[in-house]
Amino acid sequence: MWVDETIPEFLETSCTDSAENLAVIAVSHQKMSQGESDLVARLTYAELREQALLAAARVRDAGVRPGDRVLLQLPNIAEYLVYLLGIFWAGGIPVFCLPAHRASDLIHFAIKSDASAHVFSSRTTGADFQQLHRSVASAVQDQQCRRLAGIDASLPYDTEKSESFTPAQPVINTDRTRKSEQVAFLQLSGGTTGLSKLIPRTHADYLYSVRQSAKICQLNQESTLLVVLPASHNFAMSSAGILGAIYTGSTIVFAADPSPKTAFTLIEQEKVRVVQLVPPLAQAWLASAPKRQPNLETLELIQIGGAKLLPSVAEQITPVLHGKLQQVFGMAEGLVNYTRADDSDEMRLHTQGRPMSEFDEIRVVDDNDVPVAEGESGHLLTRGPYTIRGYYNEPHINVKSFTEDGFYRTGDIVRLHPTGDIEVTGRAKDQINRNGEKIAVDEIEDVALTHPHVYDAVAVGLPDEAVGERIYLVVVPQPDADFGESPVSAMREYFAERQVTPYKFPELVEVMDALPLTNVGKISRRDVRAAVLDHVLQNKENHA
Ligand code: J2J
Repeated sequence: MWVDETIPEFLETSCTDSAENLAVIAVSHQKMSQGESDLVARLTYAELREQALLAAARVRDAGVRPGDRVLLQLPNIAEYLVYLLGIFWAGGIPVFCLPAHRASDLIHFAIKSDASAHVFSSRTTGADFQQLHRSVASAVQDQQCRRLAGIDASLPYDTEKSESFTPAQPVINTDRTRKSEQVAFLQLSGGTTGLSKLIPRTHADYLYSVRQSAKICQLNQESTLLVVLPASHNFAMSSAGILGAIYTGSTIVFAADPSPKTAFTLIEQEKVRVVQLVPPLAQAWLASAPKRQPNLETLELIQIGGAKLLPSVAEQITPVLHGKLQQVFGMAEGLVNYTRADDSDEMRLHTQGRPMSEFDEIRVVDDNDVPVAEGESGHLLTRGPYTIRGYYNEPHINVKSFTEDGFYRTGDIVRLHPTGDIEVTGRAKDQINRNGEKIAVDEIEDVALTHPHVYDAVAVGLPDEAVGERIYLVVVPQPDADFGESPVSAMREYFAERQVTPYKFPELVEVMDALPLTNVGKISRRDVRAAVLDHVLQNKENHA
């Protein structure tokens, strides 16, 4: 159902309607900083509302005005939800960053979105976040002459000390313009060219997708959801995810880490019914369950998406993990497909489902945009009520990423079943899918190419059981270059120096005198990458 409603209004209605229900169970970084023994926060919707209003006041106090962009970079802790609501209620536009992001990405997001604040927690592991904030803020100051305020969510907001504290009320739509059709937040694209692009989603389009998703996933007030994927991921946020749980007034349980041990304990303790996984994580759970023998009786729905789930893995889900499998094939740009509860096993195991909305349009075409014959594989193009028509501030990329009549070129190769179900059969975009995290190969190559000893570089995704694909980098050295004993350490150190986000670091590095095919005349970069992957796979076979 399409409703003329903004996300702040939706949040206010949900928190008020479900006031007494338990909203979130999660580690709190604030409680830790006060040295309390109870590290786990359990907030009802009324309590969440109260804390979020304080966060909204703090966000405003930091200088954020309605319409300003705010980088939200928190792990799966109670403060994630508190600040998500707080930013919305301050009228801000969240930019959904990941805790893993480092300066190079954060600076790019801050500048692209012209952000005015950065919410982080200095208790997040993996980096010194105060320091990280300072280096991002100083780059933004240098390049844009703009102040990027820092808000450390692990520190309590001392309203007494603040001169500009004013209690906040949720932003209510008093304007006569259709606010619901305006941009609500910026989601991050998987990235096929360079650094991630920003995806502008509107209030009404996103809420429409959340309501449809909650209906298809059959969520209700009792559907306790375990969030193990990073909360900022589109899958975790909206399919039906965190916002679906808020919509139905059910409980969100945040896992502090994605290990099967932590997740299994939470499932048992909190009687979790719904969980969302990427295929590598599902495989880790499948491997761990027989050893740990957790009680997963309450688990009703196991949603798997973000990368292709092999039928051989899909078959094991229900027998081992108890819950019913739902495949989810979605994208932060919009379109989300689900297998349905009453689908045949055949469909649930072998396809990635069908669109959530009857208004989603699907085209499967060849390289010339001509529709392929029925049942053949081709490029998936899509247009629909909640799919974007363009990236944020990217006119050149938009010409390539969308057709003239507004269809989004997903970069996925699919085949349509007669039932309308979609099977993902390949990928036409130059991207590596590592643990469901999408990485543009040219971003990796671009960093490698700035290394003084590198003459040329090609990155490819090497199929891998544990993470889906690993980042394999082939470098052609400059004359007399020396990468020492371990080219991979040398390159990883260099990536760290350049403040690249660690999940984008090359994991295997090979030094080659020349790239295959480069002496064959006019050849596309994509052909070179394909030839490099062939070479790597053959070498692997020879070694096996
Ligand atoms: C194969 N490839 C898949 C699947 C995504 C729900 C679920 C996932 C995402 C997501 C999302 C796949 N089988 N089941 O936003 O709301 C690959 C495709 C797709 C890209 C999008 C959601 N599910 N993929 O993964 O924006 O290549 O969204 O185009 O991160 O992931 O990535 P992303």
